Amino acid sequence: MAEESALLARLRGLAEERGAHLAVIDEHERVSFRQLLERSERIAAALLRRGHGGARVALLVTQGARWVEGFLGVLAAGGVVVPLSPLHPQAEQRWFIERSGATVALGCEALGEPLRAWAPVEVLGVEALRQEARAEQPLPRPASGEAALILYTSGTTGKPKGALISHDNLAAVARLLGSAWQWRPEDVLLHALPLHHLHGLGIALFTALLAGSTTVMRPRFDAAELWELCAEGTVLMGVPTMHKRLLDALDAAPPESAARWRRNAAGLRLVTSGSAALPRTVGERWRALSGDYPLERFGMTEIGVGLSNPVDGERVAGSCGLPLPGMDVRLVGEDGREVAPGEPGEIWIRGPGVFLGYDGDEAATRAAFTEGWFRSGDLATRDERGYVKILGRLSVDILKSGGYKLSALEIEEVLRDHPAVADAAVVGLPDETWGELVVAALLPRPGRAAELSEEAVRAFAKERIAAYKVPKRVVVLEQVPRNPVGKVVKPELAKLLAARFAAEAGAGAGPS
Ligand code: MLC
Ligand code: AMP
Repeated sequence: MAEESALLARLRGLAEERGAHLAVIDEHERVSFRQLLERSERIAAALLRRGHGGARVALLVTQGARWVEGFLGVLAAGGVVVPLSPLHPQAEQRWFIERSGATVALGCEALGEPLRAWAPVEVLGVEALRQEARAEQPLPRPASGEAALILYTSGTTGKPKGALISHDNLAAVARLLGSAWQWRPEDVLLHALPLHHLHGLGIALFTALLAGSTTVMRPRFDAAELWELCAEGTVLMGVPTMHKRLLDALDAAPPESAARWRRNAAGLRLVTSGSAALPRTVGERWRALSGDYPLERFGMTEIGVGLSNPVDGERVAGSCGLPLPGMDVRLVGEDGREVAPGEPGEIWIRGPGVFLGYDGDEAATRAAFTEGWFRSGDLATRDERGYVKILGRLSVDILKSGGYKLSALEIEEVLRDHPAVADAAVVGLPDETWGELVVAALLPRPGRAAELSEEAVRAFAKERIAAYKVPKRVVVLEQVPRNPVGKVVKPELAKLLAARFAAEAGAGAGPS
């Protein structure tokens, strides 16, 4: 018989061993491990009663205890969660529901009502389900290897791909980081990351939960609020943009708040950064504040987490550290062989965090692996001691903005749907705040350039894709650099656009 989900078994164990310990604190309530288990089992029983056992369930709930209860409830009913985000417009949410084959949705009071108005599936309310009396009905015991959730991740195709992540994958990330980062029940995680991505969901929330620690969760990131919350926390996880925002807020704060926030920073046990490269300037500002350089690590939707700097040993600035025990990492050159230290190679990974495959896309799954190794698409070097440094992505069409992975191709497809656009090319330009700034170059249809103001194009895109994917700058050009077969040469386009913005900034700064 297949082994039972270690994740659910661990949560039952925690509810028994230290049931009164707080699992999640949000703006409204403080929920213990016992309550979390009871409520999630009630949700599971309610789903089963309605015939949704084993179903794919779209989850659109404000981040907080109810989100966690809903998520665990679906798992306990043997189902698969499709986390949705209120940051996505209706068109995108509909696509996720339809594409995943979700047959029911779980909403909360705030987000469920608007969803009910258009969703192609029944929408149940998490608040009602978690209170329903649970008849003594046995719950299924999903196996460890079964899919627990689908995370949609942008790639080198137009539409995002659904990564199938198993109970085991989540448990493995939690186990690896629980041990490497020395998690203990007294830890309190400060959580303001989005839960529709692996960082917030797997690396942050589930690591803390399965370590039996407390998570203080907020629905969105707010620098001042997070600084105040640091008084209650021991671990802070963020993407580089969040760290920069926190430090900028500290610099701009009135002296009394700044002094309090500095004290709060000094009280943190661990500050981590990931999802994108941490600029050294940001890392050094944290070091000056807390005494430690933030712990940088490398993860990915498809692999969980692979590399990490140590908690106690040397944290190398600009490096993601060493392979975590149990995760095999190789750097592979174009000839398919492992490269020597100092030489660039693609990161290939295998281990218990590696996902099950892309949902309903066997060809893409097959293409992503070579002899059992997942090819990350990230280029890196390794020093003599094994510390890995990320150099960038192999594909120019994968961008990272504020920690979100974006597909230039997906954004271009949306822009090409605009009636005045003949063609579109999207590139990322280096940016201090976002890491990469998404910029669109548009070729207009004859006589229609006037319809393509930045404002109009951004408004058009926002109805179709999340605001964080919408280009920050839109430029209308008569032509773009192309190679002899007509393909846009993106590095050249990026240079051209950067020069144009620099010239504009220079002209703006100079005497009029
Ligand atoms: C928000 N905006 C962004 C953006 N986030 N634009 C580009 N890139 C982003 N990341 C848009 C908003 O929609 C808004 O658009 C405008 O920018 C200003 O928004 P804001 O209020 O300043 O932003 P905020 O809501 O505070 O969001 C910033 C942020 C957020 C850093 C908190 O981006 C964030 O939560 N990032 C984390 C992403 C993440 O978790 N990635 C993990 C992937 S998993 P407008 O048009 O309305 O003005 C992974 C694996 C691993 O990578 O290793 O971790
Ligand atoms: P995602 O597909 O959204 O999970 O993003 C995973 C990608 O984020 C990786 O393939 C890397 O490109 C990037 N990434 C994650 N952590 C880091 C890091 N510490 N430094 C640089 N890039 C990172």
